Amino acid sequence: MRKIKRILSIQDISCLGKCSQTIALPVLSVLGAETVMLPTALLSTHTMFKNFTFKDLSDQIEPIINHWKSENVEFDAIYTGYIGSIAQIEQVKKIFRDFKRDNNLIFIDPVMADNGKLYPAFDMNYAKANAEFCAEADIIVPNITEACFMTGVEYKEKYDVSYIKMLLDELNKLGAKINILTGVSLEDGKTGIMGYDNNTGEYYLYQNNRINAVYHGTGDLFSSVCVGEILRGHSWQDAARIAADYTAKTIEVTLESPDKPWYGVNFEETLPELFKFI
Ligand code: PXL
Repeated sequence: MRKIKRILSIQDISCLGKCSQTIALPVLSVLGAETVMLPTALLSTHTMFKNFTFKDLSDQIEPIINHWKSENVEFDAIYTGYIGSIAQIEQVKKIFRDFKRDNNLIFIDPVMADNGKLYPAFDMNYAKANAEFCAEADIIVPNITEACFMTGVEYKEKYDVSYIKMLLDELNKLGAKINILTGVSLEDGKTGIMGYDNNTGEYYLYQNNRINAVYHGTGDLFSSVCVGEILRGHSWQDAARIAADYTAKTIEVTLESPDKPWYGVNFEETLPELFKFI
């Protein structure tokens, strides 16, 4: 019998608007991982809605962690997404010190920006703290905007492969072992990922068809599938390729939906098909 892998997912719960924990939990369960949730904040919706409520849960982190430590819990992976503040980044670094082992994986999605702009809650100080945070990871998965904010490289909407390689080299200097840039479009009508593995010195490019639609939470979907597939034993390259294909398919399916919910993608429709993506 296969041992069930256990993953700690550290990010907010946004009650309405599919993202962060409400994507991580179902995706990781389908991929056969036990998901332990550490909610960093409770929001009525994600921050792309107006008038969302926000309850910071920082004061819950230490007691929760202390309880787990007394239960001698171990994790095969720790996956972080949206973290609401610099103070919370510091708390999560401490969690890494408590739970990092030689053979477990730290996977950081440094969620803070897209399309050249920081999300409403964040500023340049946060970007700097996020860059230092990324040094602690085995794998990071920023989009191009986040990579630019963390490295100081100028953000470009039009670019070529040499710009992306340069950005990956700058990201690599932050200190993570594997850097995967998402939302990389090197040809018209295509999009995907490009990664750099500091262990081997190799780049990996994967492009699939670009669907012209922007939905919230697609980065969280990509990350959850990617880390889940790695826990299932795939290489990071295969995991990123599967995650890219699955995310693209889910966006396509969402576009066909009659109600076109603009606040998230219909991953509920595609999850039963996830294992067809190999
Ligand atoms: O999808 C990333 C994300 C997660 N959580 C919250 C967000 C966002 C993006 O804006 O607002 C609360």
